[in-house]
Amino acid sequence: MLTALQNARLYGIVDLGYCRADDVPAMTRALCEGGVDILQLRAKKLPAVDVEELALQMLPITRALGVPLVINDHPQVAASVGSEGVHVGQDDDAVAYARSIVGPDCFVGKSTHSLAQAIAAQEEGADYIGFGPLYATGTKPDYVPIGIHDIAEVHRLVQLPIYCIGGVNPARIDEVLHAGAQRVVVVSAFLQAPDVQESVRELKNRLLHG
Ligand code: 3NM
Repeated sequence: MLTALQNARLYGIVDLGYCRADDVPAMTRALCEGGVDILQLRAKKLPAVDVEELALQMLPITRALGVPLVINDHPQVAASVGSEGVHVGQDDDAVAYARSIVGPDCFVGKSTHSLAQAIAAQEEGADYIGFGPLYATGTKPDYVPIGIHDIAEVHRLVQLPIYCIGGVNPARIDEVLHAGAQRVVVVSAFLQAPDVQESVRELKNRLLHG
C-alpha cells in the first residue's frame, strides 16, 4: 500500500460539502474511473456512524478500481471498515494516536499549513502530508492561504509524498507544477465539474505529461 502512495500523483476527495450522501457511490466511481490515484472521504458534519456507512458504500468501488480509500478525521472508522488510509489534522500527537488505532497496515496522512508543520509531521512519522491551502478556497474558508512560494522548499526539506492542496484547479495546475509540486489534491474543481470523470482525466493528463 505504501508503494501505491509513492506512485500516486492525483488525490481526490469526496467531500460531503459538495456531494449529497445519495450521490457518493456515483461520485466515487466517476473520480476513480477518471484517474484519481487516492480518494478520501471527508464529511466534517456527519457523525462517525454515517461516515462509516458511506465508507462501506465506497470501498467495493475503490477496491475494484484499485484506488486506496482514506478516511478523514475518524481513525476508528478507518479501522472498522479496513480502509487503506486515514487522514488527520494539526492536533498534537494526531499521527501517533491514529496509528495506535488503525495499526501498521493503514497509512496515516497529516494536513500541514507551513514549512515548520511539514517538518514536524515528518518527524512525527506521517506517511504523507497535505501542504496548503495554496490559494483561498471555499472548501476551507477559515484558512489563510500560504501561497506557492514554499512548494520548492518543502520538497527539499521533507522526503515524504507531499500533496499540494487548496484552490488547485485546471486554471492553476501549470503554475502549481511550475512552482515545484509533484502531487496535488483537487476537491471542488472536480466535484463541481459538469463532467467529473472527464475533468479528472484532463487534469491527470496535465500532471503526467505537463
Ligand atoms: N485541506 P479545494 S485546503 C480539505 O490546506 C482541505 O489542509 C486544506 O479544496 C489544507 O480543492 C482544503 O476545493 C480544501 O480548494 C481543498
